Amino acid sequence: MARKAQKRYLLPEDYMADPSVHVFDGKLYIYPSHDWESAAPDDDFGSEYDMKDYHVLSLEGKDPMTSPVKDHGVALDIKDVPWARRQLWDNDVVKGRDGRYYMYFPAKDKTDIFRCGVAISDSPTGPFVAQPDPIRGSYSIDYAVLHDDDDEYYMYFGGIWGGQLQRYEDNLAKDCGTSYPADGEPAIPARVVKLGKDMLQFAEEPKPVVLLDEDGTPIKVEDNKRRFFEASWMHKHNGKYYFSYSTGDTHRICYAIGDNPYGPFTYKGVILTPVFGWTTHHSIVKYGRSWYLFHHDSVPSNGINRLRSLKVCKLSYRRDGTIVAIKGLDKPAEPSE
Ligand code: FUB
Repeated sequence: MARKAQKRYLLPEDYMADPSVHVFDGKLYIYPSHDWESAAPDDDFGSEYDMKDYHVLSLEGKDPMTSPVKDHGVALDIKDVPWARRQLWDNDVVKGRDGRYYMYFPAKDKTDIFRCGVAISDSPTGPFVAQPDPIRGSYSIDYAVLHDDDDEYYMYFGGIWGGQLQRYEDNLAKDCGTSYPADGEPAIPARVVKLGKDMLQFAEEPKPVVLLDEDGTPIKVEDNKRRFFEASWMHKHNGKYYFSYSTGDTHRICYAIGDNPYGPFTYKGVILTPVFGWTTHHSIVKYGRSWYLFHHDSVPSNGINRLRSLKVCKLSYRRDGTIVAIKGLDKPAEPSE
């Protein structure tokens, strides 16, 4: 059963979502999307999520539940990304081997296809300078990067529906455009790819992130309470690889565990039950001696999906390495007569 957790809104003065959180040189940084009151239509392509810049936040202290959060202002603006037309969605940032910071971000290009851009900064708070072109062969959304103990960087990505992942097979756009597998077939997988030494291109062809049931069967397309939708995140705990993700239309954050960065990963359960608002998106990080779940919901905007707010709560593991699920539904009570 999911437990209630004490939660904190991190930046009540602005709408942000999709927090990617990392600790660089002992300090905690948050890399969110930046929501705003855009008038873009609410359609099947996710057009309402019409973000046009990124801010970086840092925690000014050691306790994510209480320490002040600093907004460092605009770190990247879409007008400074030569190839991008619209929709700066969930980004992630890693510290490269050269000591610089690499931001990986999705945006739709001039033909309205999502690609992965790279932007570089000497500082974890930016400003970030975008490369003139997206990564060759990149597609879909929600790029999350693991810097593994072998000093390699593995990127996890993808999102179905508005995230366009259903348009690709074997890393190529399908001739027929959009199509989904039939019921009974394995669900569309997220992808994993090792980054090249220069951090600017893929080192290999992206591979499927295979999610297995406890009995070793791939999770099926119709199993929408467990199948991958978007919001990949990878963290390690006691040497195991924890791949977590959103189930989209069933609004859960779930996870699966594997023995290496490529998987396969065995489904283990729910981390966060549905929150108020359509999307749910998270990251998991250890800071000091504690583990934290960062995520968003639409409580402060009264349920407006495109206006989300950042939250944090503590996360705990059982002795067997499974995660104790957190209750997400925070819908405000109806006003009394
Ligand atoms: O913020 C835009 C999109 O909404 C993200 O890329 C998805 O993961 C969902 O949170």
